[in-house]
Amino acid sequence: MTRGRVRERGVALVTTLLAVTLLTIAVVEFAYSSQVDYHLAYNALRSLQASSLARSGVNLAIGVLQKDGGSVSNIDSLGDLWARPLPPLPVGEGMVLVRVTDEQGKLNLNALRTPSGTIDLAWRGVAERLFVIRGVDPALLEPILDWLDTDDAPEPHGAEREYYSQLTPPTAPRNAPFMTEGELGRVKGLTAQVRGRLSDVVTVLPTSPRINVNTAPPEVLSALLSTVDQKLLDLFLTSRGETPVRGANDFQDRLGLLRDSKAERMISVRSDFFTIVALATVEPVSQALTVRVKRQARTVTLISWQTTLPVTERG
Ligand SMILES: [Ca+2]
Ligand SMILES: [Ca+2]
Repeated sequence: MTRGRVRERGVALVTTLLAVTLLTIAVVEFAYSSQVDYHLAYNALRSLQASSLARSGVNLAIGVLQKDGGSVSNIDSLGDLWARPLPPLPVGEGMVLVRVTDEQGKLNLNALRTPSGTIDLAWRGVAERLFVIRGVDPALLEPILDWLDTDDAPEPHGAEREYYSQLTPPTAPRNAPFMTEGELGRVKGLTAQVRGRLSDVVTVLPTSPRINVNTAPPEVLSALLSTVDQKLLDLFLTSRGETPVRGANDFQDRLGLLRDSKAERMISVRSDFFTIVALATVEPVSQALTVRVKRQARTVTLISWQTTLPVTERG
């Protein structure tokens, strides 16, 4: 074999090797991208299934609230069907967990403002006690009051237009009731940590400032009643699920309180506002849907809803 031929063969071998390598890379790349496409399509399908399942969970809760709204008792308590914690419901390849919370068991921060735009001192007292119970500085109530009241004069620890106009970017207090809970994050001093401490005891509702004493957490009741015998309160808390309060007088009698017509305007035994949380999982995707509803008799109206992004546990 001549030297020329050897060189030619060498070149051919290198070319072949190069071609094989490139082909291998292409095949691996194709297999990888097919796999990625498959995973993406698979997860997208699972997300869709989880999202539908979460909506079904919300619809289920709405159905339960509608049925309860049509009942003759006209009382909402922790013994009601909507309040009972259901185990996760298996549906097809997925699972959905539904929880209904009564928003009227919480302190409605919008109640701090009277319809004329001034501050309601009785509700302010309740809020101050609740803040102390939850380890939150009650001075933080002052920027909330300023956010709500119509004037531009700040409370001693509060904040009005002048403070908010100097922020980057500049904002302004609403000087009106809160529209959403998210708005609380715009108030001076209401950090995520503070809001976290209060999240299960305060709320923001358009109307109905009365607190449902059949569903209110113990701390909300303690804040509502400036003087209460703790033993009677504990007894009441154990009994109210089976024997709900029928009205303000019944409540005051059961807690050994003097009948007080002023306190009666703060108390309710039924609820118009609820939050439904549905957590759906279709492995490997989870999706949560949070919906605030208003119920009047059997009519349930959606006020707001929030979807958390699908969470993929693997893949
Ligand atoms: Ca103001
Ligand atoms: Ca003010």
